[in-house]
Amino acid sequence: MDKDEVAAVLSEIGTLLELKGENPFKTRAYHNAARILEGLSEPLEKIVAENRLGELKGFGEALQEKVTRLVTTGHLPYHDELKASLPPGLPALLEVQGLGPKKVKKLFEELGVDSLEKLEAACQAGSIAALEGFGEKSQAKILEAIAFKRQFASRHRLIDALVCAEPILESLRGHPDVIRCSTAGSLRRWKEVIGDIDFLVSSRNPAAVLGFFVAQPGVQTVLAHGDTKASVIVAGGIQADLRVVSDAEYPFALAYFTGSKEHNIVMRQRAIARGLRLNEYGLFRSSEETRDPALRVDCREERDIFGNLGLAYVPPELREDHGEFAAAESHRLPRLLEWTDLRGSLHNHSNWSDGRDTLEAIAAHAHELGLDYWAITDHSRASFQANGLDLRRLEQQIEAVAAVNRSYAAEGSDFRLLTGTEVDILKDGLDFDDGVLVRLDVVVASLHVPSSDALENTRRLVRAAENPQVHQLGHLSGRLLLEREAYKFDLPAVLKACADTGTWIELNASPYRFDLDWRLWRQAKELGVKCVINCDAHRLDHFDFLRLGAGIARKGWLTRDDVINTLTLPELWKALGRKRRSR
Ligand code: DGT
Ligand code: CA
Ligand code: CA
Ligand code: ZN
Repeated sequence: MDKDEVAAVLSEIGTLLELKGENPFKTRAYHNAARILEGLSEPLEKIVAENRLGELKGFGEALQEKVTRLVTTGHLPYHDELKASLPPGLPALLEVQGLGPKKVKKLFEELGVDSLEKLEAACQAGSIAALEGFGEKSQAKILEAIAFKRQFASRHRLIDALVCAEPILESLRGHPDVIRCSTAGSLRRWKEVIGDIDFLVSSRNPAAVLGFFVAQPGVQTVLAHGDTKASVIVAGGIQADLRVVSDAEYPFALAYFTGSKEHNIVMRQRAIARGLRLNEYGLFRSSEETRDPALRVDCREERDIFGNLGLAYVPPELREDHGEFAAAESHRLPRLLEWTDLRGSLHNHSNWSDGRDTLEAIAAHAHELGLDYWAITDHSRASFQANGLDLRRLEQQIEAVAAVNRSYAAEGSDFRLLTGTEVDILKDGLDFDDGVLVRLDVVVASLHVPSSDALENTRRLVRAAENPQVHQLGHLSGRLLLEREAYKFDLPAVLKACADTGTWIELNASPYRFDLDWRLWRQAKELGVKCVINCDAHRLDHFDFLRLGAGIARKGWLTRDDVINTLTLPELWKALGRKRRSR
């Protein structure tokens, strides 16, 4: 690690210690040390090699040891442990104006607030005003600060955009002047993070539709309100644009405003190569730019535009110029997974660890949704901050799951909970022995406390994949969208280990993760690695993540055959036994 990387770690340690309520002298020492390192004029490596760290102001023995370790190994267990001991969303709360470490700590300890969303909910519920040292006034200030922060955040998670967009789309669909309507842009392409929401409507009465749109209940601010277009701000500070076109123009406008830009460019080139012109108003028999309806090629649907350009219909998720043209030309586009193909989820939590709901409530909900199975994979003991289960509690849970299953069997239902664990991948192996894992139906192994050393992470992940008791690797890259980068590891090496051992890789369907990234699934698939789309549910409304995850899998070109949890329960039992038997 160089001096800037080491300084970043030290200052993060300072912040984390502040959040833990450590004494201010200690926390300040880390921030000061970080600043001193940043200002160094000679290489830190040299200072370490010559054993001269002690000459720097405020660098006592403990600090020297930590810096030396970071410089020589790129890694500091103390830092990793500290990070793991606090919820990952806590540092982000410090960015809310007026919230210092003391207040953040209090909010977390007294109200369980560990994210911006929870902070906002607590304000709205009035529970912050009731807290000692806060009051009505500071609650209002916090709400304002959150709104301010959001207003200027230009990137939003898919789920936050969907939550705003879907009710508005429903509402537009019901308006008598709306002929056809859809979302467009990155939202329709199911990007994991989006800039703004785009809507498209066809109508003979644009004024009525636009007036209706800007008056929607979710609209906070109207930015622009013209004859064919309006822009507004909806909840969370997200911008939403609506364009209204004639019904004849609709398919062309929909294709254009769905994008991506890169995809559109190739479409335009294909049109030109055929002596045509393509733009948002139509596909024209013309060798120059035009919007003359007399020259327009008749297309009722988007499908017809693709057809006229010698292409099979390309689903919106694939419109990224990532190979869809070659495939659509030769009619080799995959038949993409549908979210209704999914029959359960193989990585989920209950109130036995850090989930909210009981086994009974979880089973009832899964059963009611028509799912066939649902695995309970609570955290293992190393994840103590998530109330991980030790062996004794795991054994009790196996019994409790069996009891729930007996009640379904007694009613003649085939629905089953599966026993399992999300076992931590530790430095020297897994958090449970193979003798314990073998007693569980499903094992997902996750690296929750990665090293800063890529080789070390790779080694741990490959070893987990090689364990015959591990069915799947969870949230492989560890990223949190808009919050935390993926840790460093050698993806091809891990994919190969999974392919060689028949280990599945999770597509974590939590909208905070969507991990593995959609761009990487074709590589995994080519190696023969299977995908499991898991909710990583911590509460009942997280069951909806199945639909989100399936969209990301579609974006990764995956079909039903690529995804393990499309299997029926009897097929799944066989698949779960395969790796264990092969050893
Ligand atoms: P975002 O909002 O940043 O997440 O991404 P998009 O893809 O939704 O982009 P946006 O909202 O700026 O525009 C919607 C679509 O309109 C975009 O995907 C493609 C099309 N579009 C916009 N500007 C251009 C352009 O200058 N050239 C081309 N070919 N297409 C454009
Ligand atoms: Ca957009
Ligand atoms: Ca837009
Ligand atoms: Zn996890």
